[in-house]
Amino acid sequence: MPKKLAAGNWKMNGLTAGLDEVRALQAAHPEPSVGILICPPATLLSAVAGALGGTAIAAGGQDCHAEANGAHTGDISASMLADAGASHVIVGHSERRGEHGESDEDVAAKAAAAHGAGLTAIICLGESQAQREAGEHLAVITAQLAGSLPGGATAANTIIAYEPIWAIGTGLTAGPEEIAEAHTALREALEARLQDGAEVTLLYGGSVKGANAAEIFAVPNVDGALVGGASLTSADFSPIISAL
Ligand code: G2H
Repeated sequence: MPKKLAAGNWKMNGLTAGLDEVRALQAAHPEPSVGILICPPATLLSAVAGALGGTAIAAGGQDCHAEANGAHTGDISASMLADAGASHVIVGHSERRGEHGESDEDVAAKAAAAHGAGLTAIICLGESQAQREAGEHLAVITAQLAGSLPGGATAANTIIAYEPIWAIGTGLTAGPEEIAEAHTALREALEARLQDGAEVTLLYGGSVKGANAAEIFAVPNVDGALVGGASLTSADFSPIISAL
């Protein structure tokens, strides 16, 4: 997949009718020059992967368990996602960290499980509004990166998504200077930690939409976006892809 990536995170949205949006997106981007990924709810993963089969658009999961199998009611393993047609999985989204108490250690274990199943892990991190106001945002996100990256992470199996919590689903978007500061710090940390850290895809996430995508994609070290609400329809997601 190209380094540049537009990834859609449908979160807990989407019924079978949503497959029409996937088909419309595929029709709008038959030969994309950038990577396109859709992460539907697990209930739709097989159907979405099937609808996209043979096209350049990939399908992914939104979370995975750190174990390969076992007595974990309601959970899904990375190998199950791969078996359903996923090539990627999001781990450590702030909604998982916040609603399910996931720590950096948990996220690293999930990312390692993803790698073990042959999936690319999209590791999410980002500071809260209080942490930003306290001037702690760079320390917070670089610590999250250090704690959430598993051994064996490379540019080929790992993507990082910077998603400031205060900009998620709120309509607030970080400004270009705020994004540049964070992505530069993350790039430097990746280069210090990984041999191929310069090649890791670095996504921005948080209220990305067609109207602000081009400005965000012009920021240095922004290789694409992780898009929530604006990825649910082809009409909203397509302009973001075209801006990349
Ligand atoms: C951030 C993003 C997708 P939204 O959570 O991960 O969602 O674009 O709706 O802010």
